[in-house]
Amino acid sequence: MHHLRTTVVRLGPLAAAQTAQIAPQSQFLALERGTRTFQPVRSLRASVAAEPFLNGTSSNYVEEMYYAWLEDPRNVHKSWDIFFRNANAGAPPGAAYQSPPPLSGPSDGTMGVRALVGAQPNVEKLVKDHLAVQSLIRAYQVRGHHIAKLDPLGISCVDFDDAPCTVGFQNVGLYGLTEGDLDKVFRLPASTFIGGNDSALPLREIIRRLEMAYCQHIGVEFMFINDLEQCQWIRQKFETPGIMQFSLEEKRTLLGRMIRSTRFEEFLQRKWSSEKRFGLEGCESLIPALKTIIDRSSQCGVESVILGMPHRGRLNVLANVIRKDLDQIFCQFDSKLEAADEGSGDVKYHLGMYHRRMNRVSDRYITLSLVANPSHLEAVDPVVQGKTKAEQFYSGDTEGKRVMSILLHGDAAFAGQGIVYETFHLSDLPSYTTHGTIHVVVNNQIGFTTDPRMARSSPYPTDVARVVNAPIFHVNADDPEAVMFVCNVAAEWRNTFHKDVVVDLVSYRRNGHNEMDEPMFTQPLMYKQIKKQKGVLQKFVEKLVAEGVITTQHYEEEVARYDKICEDAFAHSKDEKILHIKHWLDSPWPGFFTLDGQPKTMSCPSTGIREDELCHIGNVAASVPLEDFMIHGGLSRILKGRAHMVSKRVCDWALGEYMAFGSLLKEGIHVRLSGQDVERGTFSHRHHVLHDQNVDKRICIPMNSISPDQAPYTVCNSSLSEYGVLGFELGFAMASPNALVLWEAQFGDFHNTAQCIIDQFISSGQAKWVRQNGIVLLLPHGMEGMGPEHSSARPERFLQMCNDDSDVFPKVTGDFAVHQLYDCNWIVVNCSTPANYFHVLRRQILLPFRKPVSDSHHEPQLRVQTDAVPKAQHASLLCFSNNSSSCLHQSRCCATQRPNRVLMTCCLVRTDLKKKKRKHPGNVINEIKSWFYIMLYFLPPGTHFQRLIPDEGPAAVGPQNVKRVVFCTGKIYYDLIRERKSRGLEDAVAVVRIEQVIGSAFASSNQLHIQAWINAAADFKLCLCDVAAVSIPLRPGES
Ligand SMILES: Cc1ncc(C[n+]2csc(CCOP(=O)(O)OP(=O)(O)O)c2C)c(N)n1
Repeated sequence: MHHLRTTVVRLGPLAAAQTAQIAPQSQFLALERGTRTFQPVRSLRASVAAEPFLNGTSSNYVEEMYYAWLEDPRNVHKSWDIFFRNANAGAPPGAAYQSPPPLSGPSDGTMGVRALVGAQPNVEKLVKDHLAVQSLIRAYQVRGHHIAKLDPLGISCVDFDDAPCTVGFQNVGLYGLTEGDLDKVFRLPASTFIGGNDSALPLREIIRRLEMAYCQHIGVEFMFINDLEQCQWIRQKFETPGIMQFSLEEKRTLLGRMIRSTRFEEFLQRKWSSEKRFGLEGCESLIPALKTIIDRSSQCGVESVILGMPHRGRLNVLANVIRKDLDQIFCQFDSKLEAADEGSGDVKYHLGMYHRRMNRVSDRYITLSLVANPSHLEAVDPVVQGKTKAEQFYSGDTEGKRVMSILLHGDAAFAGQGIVYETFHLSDLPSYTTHGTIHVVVNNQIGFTTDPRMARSSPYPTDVARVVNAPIFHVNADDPEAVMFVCNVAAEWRNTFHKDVVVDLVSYRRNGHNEMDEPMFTQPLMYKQIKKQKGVLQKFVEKLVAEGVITTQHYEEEVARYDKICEDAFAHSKDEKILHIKHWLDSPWPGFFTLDGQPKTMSCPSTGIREDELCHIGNVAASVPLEDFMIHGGLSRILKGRAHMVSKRVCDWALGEYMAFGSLLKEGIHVRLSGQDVERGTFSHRHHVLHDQNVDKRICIPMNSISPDQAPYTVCNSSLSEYGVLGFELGFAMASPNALVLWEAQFGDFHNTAQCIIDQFISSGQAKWVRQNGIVLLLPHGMEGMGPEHSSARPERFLQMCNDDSDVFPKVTGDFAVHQLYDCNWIVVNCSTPANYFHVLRRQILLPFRKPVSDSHHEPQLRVQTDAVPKAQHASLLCFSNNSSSCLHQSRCCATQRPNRVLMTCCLVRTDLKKKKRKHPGNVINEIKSWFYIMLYFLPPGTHFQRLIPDEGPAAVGPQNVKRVVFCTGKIYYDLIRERKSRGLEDAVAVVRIEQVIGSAFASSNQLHIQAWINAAADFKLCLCDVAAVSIPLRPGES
């Protein structure tokens, strides 16, 4: 019964002669401002249109009326009675309906009926048969891909055992139809396009056409999509009879691409038979697939395509899609090639590439970039998305019409790596969408040595894409024409709906995982089959020759032509003795460096700004620039507090941040802050987005009202993903050096779920790929009220991954501080004051190069209990000791001989003041504030970020009295000085704050009084370090 409810009821079978005429097929019309309407393709002749109530929306109602009428004609209105009688009598479409009799006139309501009523066919059966046919059509649309011939090897990996096939001639019985119905003509519902110009077809032809559309070399998965318009669009693309036809020129272009793809791998195999190259053999149609997507997208107006891909076929993509010079690729196989610049090599499978060229099909320029990626499969996905978003943003491409991304995947990685899912979930979020990504899966039905049945629990490797309603086009990669067809559709889909789409190239892997691997160890039968398998190029050539599209001679000439191109390039490649990794950049920053890629200066100007600017930005931060905008009462108090601070010329953490952002925006620097709940701030301190208390979704971002010609400010709450979102922001920061891009972990320790991005890209990206990035990681942490989970942002991990060499004492020159930053792989800071936080943010942009920075500050230094010792406090602490035996990393740093080294090499260790048994005096909570004057731009040298803040109390006045020096970082400083005060040791103990934990110590410790303190205190044991816990003896003699 249920299936009866899904379609329009017609009450009589239709003869072919009765079919309605079809209007010329209309198209989806893209209206201005991006709205789209779907014009129904089928418009029935007036006679049929006379029964407009017989449509999909009213089918339930009609059905109910019909059954009620069957029970008793008096159950329905007279007009329905007449209609059903007429239909029952075999009235043709449009003739069964008669206007209801006038209320006044005498009538028995059956005036016209008599004329129509004749034979009485079994109406119920006819209704059921039509509904059955519609169910069958729908079954093909839903499940046709189950029986499509997708696997070139014919050993399909897709297991539908639990969902037996419900389509095909042999299964019509499942729908209550019989063989006898096959030649009956059925009207086609509006939800199919198989009719072409016919609105009714015999069942046999209906099935044949459905098999053509859904069960050949293309399997379309789309019926899970919620949007009717999108479903109709796809049906039209695949069902319209004869739609998959190509011109001779298109076929020859396709052949040329297949030749390039295939002969490239063969050339490499001939020249370097024992080198790994992760060849494409078995999925050579990837190259025409990508080229088709790019051609079609370029025709639709796309000017820049950003690609991300793994190892498989990467060289081929570089050569034949991006069009990197072949000699540049071939020379990578020369083991004697020397690097001319920094960078660790690894070009073949990981380095990126950027190239602008003319697209011959569209006759338009297009820029192609392949983003450098680590070995970690799929990790590059969000990075590509971020870079794409940034390029869209900077070029004003708000709808993704000019910049797009293509992501390539392996089948095992696509199904297995969670980052794929995290990246999909960014695809429709306003601040993260790239308006549709085309995903291409090189589905060679194996992951290294693992079979799909062991690698995933879903039938297809692509099921993850269903969560975002992306259509999935499976295609047999041994049919290049089918591949080209779906790639065209994919590009058009993206251009029409600006949503993700997946092309699943079902293929095989002719060799092992790499060319050195023996696949017969683990997949013997599969590989026996593969050995028998004719190459796709050979099959395609045979087909084209048979069709008369080309001659064998033409083919052979084309092959010889390309082979010569390869040979010539190979000869040239021998002249390449030096590898310039900077030629393999995916994101050049024109004008930012000198022509040979160096920073233009090695100095950093003052990061301070004028007082009036501080006041102005502070006042904006305290204001609500929109009229009639009702904010929450609690927020009003916060804003008043900000205004008060400005009047007193002080700022707290949030205001310091505001001033850094605001001043950069004013200078034309785009600022983008992203992360979970960053708009308000996890600690309810930021409030960069104000919400009208009376109007839903009405918001106000005062930061965008700082000055009329300011750069735009983006602040966006992200999805609950660290790996995906950090990767995205890294990619965003990659696109331009003139933006401050920040990612904030909700709590610092959560960065460990993004560890892959931190390890593989941020810490090592420059060393591997000569690519700089100025991303900022904000890692607030603390323990107040939150328990031990968030007590540490794990700064030790950042220290562990820094490239500092403890055995190298750098030359201290005038620009030493900047050089030191330039030389390190990243900067780790732990700011203890709002002013220093302000300076370090501004410095990110004012430095003449870009370097990632992580700030593992205490929970925005908001709630520092300046009068209280917390019950249990774990915090980062870096201790200096002259007792080398107690020092961490004794082998690396001999504190007695080279005390400064301790700073550079010690891990951050933790202190546990719980043992001190201090009484918790209650909720005495003060915020740390900074004076404006340390944020001001005076005459040079102005104010700067303080890498190290020396003790400014009595210890500074009388260094000779100092008995102990404590180096610390972060919030524990406030605990230490409070303790020192309570013990009356302000003369004897100097507390030095290390604000910049990497890239700080050498120069700083030579400054000020630190050396004097160290000298004075040298006779004392200063503190003992232990990895597990650190006790800080504050009295001489304590151990
Ligand atoms: C995150 C990650 N885990 C493990 C590996 C090791 N590895 C390299 S290739 C590979 C198999 C990949 O299979 P698939 O995604 O199907 O791509 P194919 O090699 O078949 O093209 C594995 C497990 C890796 N590179 N990255």
